[in-house]
Amino acid sequence: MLTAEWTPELTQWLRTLALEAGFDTAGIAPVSDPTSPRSSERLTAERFSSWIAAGRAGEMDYLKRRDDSGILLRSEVRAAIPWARSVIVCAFNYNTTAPLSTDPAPNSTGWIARYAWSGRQIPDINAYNPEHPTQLQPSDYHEDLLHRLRHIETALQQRTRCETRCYVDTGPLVERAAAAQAGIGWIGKNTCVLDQRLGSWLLLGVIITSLPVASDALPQIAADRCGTCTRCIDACPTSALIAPHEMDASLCIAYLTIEKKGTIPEHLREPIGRQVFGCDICQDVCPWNRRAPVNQTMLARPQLINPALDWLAGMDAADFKRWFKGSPLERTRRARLQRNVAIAMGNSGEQGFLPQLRQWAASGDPVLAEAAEWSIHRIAKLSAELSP
Ligand code: B12
Ligand code: SF4
Ligand code: SF4
Repeated sequence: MLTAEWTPELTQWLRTLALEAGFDTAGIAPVSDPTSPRSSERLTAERFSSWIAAGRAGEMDYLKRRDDSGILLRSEVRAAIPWARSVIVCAFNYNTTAPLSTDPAPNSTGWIARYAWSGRQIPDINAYNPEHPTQLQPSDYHEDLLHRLRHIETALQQRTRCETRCYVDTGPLVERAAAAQAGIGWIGKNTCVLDQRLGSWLLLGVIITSLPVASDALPQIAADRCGTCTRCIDACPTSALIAPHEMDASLCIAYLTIEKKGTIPEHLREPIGRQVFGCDICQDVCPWNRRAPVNQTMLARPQLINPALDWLAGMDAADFKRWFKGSPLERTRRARLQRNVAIAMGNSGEQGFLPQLRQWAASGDPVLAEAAEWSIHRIAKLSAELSP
């Protein structure tokens, strides 16, 4: 029988399907008319618009795209997809047993964000490349989650014949606001979606559908359990969390190391510390992540956990491709990773990195050379501070 709306039974069926597809939790957010003044869509659109207007998005122009009538495309689902009546939000736990970025680690190592560690078993042993030091090949959560979402989408279309569209990151919506509205969790002061049981190591995938939510199937909104805690705000090295639940992304290390092209503003290089791709600090310090369950199916590539900076620095184009093609690091490309590694080397204070930095300073790549020069001075400054 075809169903025209999300009933409690259909919602339960969807949740079971999402768990079968490997997600850890799922919920459905209603999409109301954004012109009604007190709708959650209106509030999200207003928050998003003022965030963009305040310049918080830095150079992430894809967040600033507008339709012909001037509406920010990511601020209102129905501006881009008029038939949208609900958003299925699925969350995937990517926690592993590996250490935290805030745990002690050798000075000569950097940090790659946890979500980018993943690898998958090579399905055909004959495809194994003996030059590759691990049996795991790079994988990317965007592709992995989309595959899982398509499984759900197919079953839903067969059952309801509704309109659907799947997205991971790229859709015309603020996924975290949709997750909060779907009852997945609350938005922490670090702006991440947090679940009381699962913590915040959650990646989100969404399916926009044309099915409205029946009044007796509305999700239960999770209570905000941050309380008086401010650990994430206090721990953020660049003070990017400018207020509870509000980030200036142009200051966030994830933005600076992944998204920012060209040079990184000088006053932010020291606080970047050893992060070479993304940043996990405001989640590593969160008490709700202490007992977060570990995803046993999540295969982390061991070499990417506390990676040796000289190993990353020594990668040529072929090494970079072998290690990172098909992983989130592909987006940053080798040149930007080298720029980040140069800064992390400077912050390490290790004299042993000077030959590599001098080589980069003479490389002819203006961004890399400038970062390397800065790091050479930083090592000299740190050594001077240490000498009696
Ligand atoms: C651009 C982007 C970034 C930027 C900007 C981050 C930011 N805070 O906006 C940068 C590069 C810095 C970044 C960093 C990271 N990101 Co990111 N990022 C995105 C992306 C593509 C868009 C986010 C966006 O629209 N930002 C605009 C701002 C205004 O939106 P927002 O902060 O989400 O805030 C809205 C809501 O919080 C809401 N809101 C605020 N308070 C309240 C209160 C209530 C009650 C309600 C209902 C709503 C609400 O209003 C705000 C505006 O609408 C999303 C995917 C997507 N399409 O949504 C992933 C996403 C947010 N990122 C994700 C991840 C994993 C990360 C990193 C952990 C990666 C890393 N380790 O380096 C860090 C986390 C940093 C942090 N503390 O947030 C996940 C977050 C999952 C989660 N559990 O929350 C997402 C959802 C991707 C995914 N598909 O899983 N990211
Ligand atoms: S990800 Fe890092 S830089 Fe960004 S807000 Fe969190 S602690 Fe600050
Ligand atoms: S560290 Fe504290 S304030 Fe920040 S998200 Fe976690 S519980 Fe909330």
